[in-house]
Formats: sequence, C-alpha cells, structure tokens
Amino acid sequence: MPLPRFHTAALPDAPAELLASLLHGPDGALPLPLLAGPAWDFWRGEREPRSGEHAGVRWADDGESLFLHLTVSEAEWQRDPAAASEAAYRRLEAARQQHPDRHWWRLWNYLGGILSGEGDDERYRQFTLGRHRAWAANGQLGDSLPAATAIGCDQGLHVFALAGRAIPLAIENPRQVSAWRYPRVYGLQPPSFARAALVPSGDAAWLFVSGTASIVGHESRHVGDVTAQFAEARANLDAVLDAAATQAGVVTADFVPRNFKLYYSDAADAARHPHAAEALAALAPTQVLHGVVCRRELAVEIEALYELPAGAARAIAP
Ligand code: 3EB
Repeated sequence: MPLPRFHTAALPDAPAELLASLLHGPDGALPLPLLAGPAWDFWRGEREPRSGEHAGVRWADDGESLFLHLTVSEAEWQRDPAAASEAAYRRLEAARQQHPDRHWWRLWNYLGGILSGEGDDERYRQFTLGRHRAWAANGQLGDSLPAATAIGCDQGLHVFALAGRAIPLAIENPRQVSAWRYPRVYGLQPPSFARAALVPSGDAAWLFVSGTASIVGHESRHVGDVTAQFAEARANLDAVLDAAATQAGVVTADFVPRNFKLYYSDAADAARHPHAAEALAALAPTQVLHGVVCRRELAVEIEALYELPAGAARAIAP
C-alpha cells in the first residue's frame, strides 16, 4: 500500500498528483495567522486523484489515500457547538464510507472561539462531546483512535483529515493519561484521539503526532511559564517517539522529522521565545502559528510529522 508523499513550500503551486493542500494564513484553507515558516503543506498521492463532495465534505482520493475537508459556518457552529460537531463528524464518517477500506489516520480541527463558554459549555468541551457521540455511533472509540489536533481559530469549525488503506497503529504516551481516559473534570466525555498514529506501508511509515502540550498525567504543568511549557511539550513528544519506536521495532533515531507546527495561544509569546521555533526549524520545516490551545492555562502546543524511511525496520505488523 503506497503512502502519499509530504512536502512544504513557500508558495502554493499545482504539482501533479496533488492529494491534499493546506495553505496557512488568512487567505488559506487553514485559518490561522502564520507567524513564521513555509505557508504551504501538501501531500502527493500515487496518481492524479479523483475529487468531489459528499454530505458537504470535500474529498480527494488517489485510490489509496483520502483527504477530506469540511467547514461549518460560524452561525451553525456557535448556535450549538456539540450538535454542530456531532453533525460534522457524522458527515465525515459518511464521506469516508463512500471510499472502501479507508481508515482514519489524522485529523486537524480548528475551532472558532475555542475557549468561549463556561464549564461544560465551553466550545472545546462541546466539540469533544459531539465528536465522541458521532464516533460512539460508528464504533471508533477506545484504543483505535487516530491522531488529532484541536486548536482555536477566529470563527467557524474547520476539519481536515487524512485516511487511507493502511491500518494505523495508535500510540500513547506513558507520561500522560490517554486523552480518551481523561477524568470528568475536563468535560462530559473525554477527547477522542490517540497521542500519535503510526501508519505503515511495508517497512516504511508515517508517524503523525497529535497536538502535544505541557500536560503530565492529565494535569497542565508550568502555568505562566512558556519556556518551561515548551520544554515539557518536547519531553512529551520525545516520549511518544520512543513509544512509537518500541512498537515499530526500530530505534527512535530512525524516525526522520519532516514537519513541526508550533501553536501559540498568544502571538506575542512566539516573538518572546524565538529559541523554540529555532530548535524545531533546525530539524524540519516548522510553521509557527497563532492558534489558541484548548486549555486556558496552556500557552503552546507542538504537533509533528515523522517519516520512517524504507529499510529502517522489518515489516511493521498492524
Ligand atoms: C491535550 O493533550 C491537549 O481534542 O483532538 C491536543 C490534541 C489536545 C488533540 C483533540 C486536544 C486534541 O489534551 C489538547
């Protein structure tokens, strides 16, 4: 099962076999201000994809991998975030099921006004509830969840997703409680995502690492200290990478970093702490984005993409 190839570039272009296109910035599909780094991410498939729309979800399919994109209007989203999220995830499921044998790999969720609302009514918690309801109905819960990011944007609900024939292996972080086991204090239902998804093809693989923050166990750490939060998030990223290496039967250094996204709740923190972006950009193309992390006390979040090149591992058993 061939996997799609990942690229970044400064300017959008239209290469052949374009499967997925994520343009960052105000004019882009990814609705967050880009503070630094390449504006464009894209995935190229095996062949020129077919594309279309189903249940309001735009899709592209190269026969192996599937990219999906859905936007919910600000009016629908803010009227009832739980209902809008459940409907969005049911539509995503319906769209995925139009394409045989595709498994969720990775989802990106951008939520307008993510922290507005009090307690269980907070938009992020309502999103979590709606996503949980949709996935409970589709048997997606438990330890088979895909990787995900959930970050605040200006308005509306925007979901991007990759799925494919390769069966992902969910990876958890021994330093953290699995998000799907978070206690009741974080909302009516726990968030439905894995810390990472390892997507194998023979002895090669993609490792999609979910949004990773300064959380140990299930508690936020280093409140008010962005530098320490970044260091803790990196320690979590390293722990996820080690766990993935163990499951894949390789050493951690076999994973080649290909992309980082560094989200800051407050854009001024990015300017105050340039060493964080520099440290990641030394390893792989890094986008620094103004995006609000889903807990008020968390200032920064890192997501990552790693490649396990062919030849590093024996075949990875799903
Ligand atoms: C956390 O670890 C931080 O709800 O899909 C990170 C990545 C976070 C994904 C999601 C939430 C999500 O709980 C928040």
